[in-house]
Amino acid sequence: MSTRRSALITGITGQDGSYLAELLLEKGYEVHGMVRRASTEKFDRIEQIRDRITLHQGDLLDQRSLVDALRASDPTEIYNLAAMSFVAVSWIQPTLTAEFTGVGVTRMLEAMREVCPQARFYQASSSEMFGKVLEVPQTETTPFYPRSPYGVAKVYGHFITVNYRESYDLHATSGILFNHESERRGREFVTRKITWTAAAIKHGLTKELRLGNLDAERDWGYAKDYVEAMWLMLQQDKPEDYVIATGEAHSVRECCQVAFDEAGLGDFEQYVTIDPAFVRPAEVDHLIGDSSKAERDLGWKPQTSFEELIRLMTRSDLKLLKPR
Ligand code: NAP
Ligand code: G4F
Repeated sequence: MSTRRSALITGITGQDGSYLAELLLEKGYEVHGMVRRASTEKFDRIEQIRDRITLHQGDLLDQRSLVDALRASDPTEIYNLAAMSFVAVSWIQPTLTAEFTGVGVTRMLEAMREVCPQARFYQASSSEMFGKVLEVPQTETTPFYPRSPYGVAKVYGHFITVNYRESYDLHATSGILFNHESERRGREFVTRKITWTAAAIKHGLTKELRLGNLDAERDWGYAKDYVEAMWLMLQQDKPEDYVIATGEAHSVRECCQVAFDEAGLGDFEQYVTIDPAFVRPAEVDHLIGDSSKAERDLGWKPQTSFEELIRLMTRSDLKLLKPR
């Protein structure tokens, strides 16, 4: 006897959504994705699986569309990955960020309560909630001190997930994921900006890399490893929250060193200009996570080191930008 396994992924066109969709297809799931309308479709990350998934129009601002997407997909698992995810823009669009990244979570939970309260729900929480850190390393019990409108919105999304679990007995889990990157990372995020620009310099397409704070430190992992953790969380009988991290912190400066080395350019400093436009109004200086709870309960461990990650991203960009 087979049990139907079906997932709805919001944010399926994003970095994580595309890797998660591939993982769930491999596991035999019926995969549904929610996408929002744009005048030009941007489905590059899911092009390779487009004929194996079902897409539903929906927007986190529109309750009706969330209810309809859930009715049409009838999921056993819901992964809420959609959000305005770029921290720097959250100071430019603070209210919209609160609507998408914060209140959008309540809209999803309300839609789930109405349509499929027996489904399992994953909320994409973030290490950005730790902000000005109150403990090192950060765990599931470290208090939050967000430093951006994005971080504040994610704290709301996190606690509304916890609250709906406790109020309505939903299987709702919040994964507190530290930064994770890949060949599919948006080019506005610092790792991809660095690997892409190093590749562009190597191929003579540009001459300099403009950056903000080189001393910021992050706990960077590989997105492919991290989507596996999301799935594992929803396979637990009891919903709980988990930190997912590598346990190592590296600076933006180190990221430049590795990428420029992989591109065969030598000393990165001759190409980098500090541009105040990329310095944030309030910075998160240092993030490092302790994912021992995930290792214990889920058997999850990161598989890819920081250096491997930056080198594989750089190689991918060198190939992508190679003149034909
Ligand atoms: P991403 O690449 O920026 O993808 C975000 C996704 O959300 C896109 O598919 C986007 O659709 C969709 N979206 C944005 N606003 C929407 C709206 N109003 N209605 C419907 N869909 C909307 O982000 P990611 O890196 O994959 O991250 C996935 C989630 O994990 C996000 O919630 C992020 O905040 C969180 N997170 C990420 C990290 C990380 O390091 N990557 C760490 C912790 C938490 P379009 O394609 O139409 O723009
Ligand atoms: O790559 P970033 O933009 O990522 P950030 O702000 O850490 O946010 C990412 O990770 C969060 C998890 O902690 C996610 F929740 C969030 O959705 C997103 O995926 O910046 C990393 C660091 C910052 O300290 C920033 O100030 O790099 C520093 N930085 C220095 N120069 C820069 C630049 N960041 C960007 N984006 N661009 C620069 O030129």
